Amino acid sequence: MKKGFFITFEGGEGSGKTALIGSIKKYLESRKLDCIVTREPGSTKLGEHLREIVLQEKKGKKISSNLSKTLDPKAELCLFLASRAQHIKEVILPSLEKNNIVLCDRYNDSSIAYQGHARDLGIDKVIEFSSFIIEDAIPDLTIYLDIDPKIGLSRVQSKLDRIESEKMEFHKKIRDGFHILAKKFPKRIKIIDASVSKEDVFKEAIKNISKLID
Ligand code: Z5A
Repeated sequence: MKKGFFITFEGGEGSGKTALIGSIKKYLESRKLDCIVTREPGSTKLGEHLREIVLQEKKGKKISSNLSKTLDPKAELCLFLASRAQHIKEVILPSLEKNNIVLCDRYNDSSIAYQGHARDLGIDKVIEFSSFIIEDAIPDLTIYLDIDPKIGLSRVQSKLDRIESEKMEFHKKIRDGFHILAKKFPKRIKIIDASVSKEDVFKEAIKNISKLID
């Protein structure tokens, strides 16, 4: 039975999710609240293997293959969903049952924005298909860090992986996809402007998290 809170963080490349999650973890711990940080793809043995395949990176180093050109979008979606199924079972649900606050760097909305919208599989199709995997493991709150992809990519320029290396048009579609989702699920998804300072992004995120947990 779920007792904790499930909070996910979404955004385009370089939107600042990882930095923000680190600050939120410190803040929650200073309030003596138990929390765990986890991420997708990854966080289980299977998930970390799949992450190497789908991002074509091992320990930060590029793997050389022609997968960028050959990986079918449906196959790509299935790899992310396989990682998610294992992640839910091994990490997310057990942590929520122990009353933890789960801070998750990317989750199902990424599949919908990236594979559903940017890769053209269809937003509603991916929502329907992925619902079989996630069942009731639905976030209590999703913080979406909104940023112009030009600014986001300029923050991570030195280490672009297989997906980050896509054309600007692709990154614009990801942003559109997240905006469509935020309109579809306004109670769950909160949009935060990620172009401002880290401190201001943090303050805005804490306002939303406090409404949930306090
Ligand atoms: N993907 C998918 O297609 N489908 C799925 O279902 C899932 C994922 C789950 C995962 O890559 C990739 O998989 C991702 C989506 C796809 N696409 N790509 N590529 P990842 O986990 O390796 O990367 P990421 O999630 O995209 O993270 P990132 O690009 O490394 O960025 P970030 O975590 O959002 O940002 P950061 O590391 O916190 O910050 C980046 C830099 O900006 C860093 O130097 C910070 O100090 C700086 N920063 C952060 N905030 C600010 C502010 N406010 N001002 C200035 N500078 C800042």
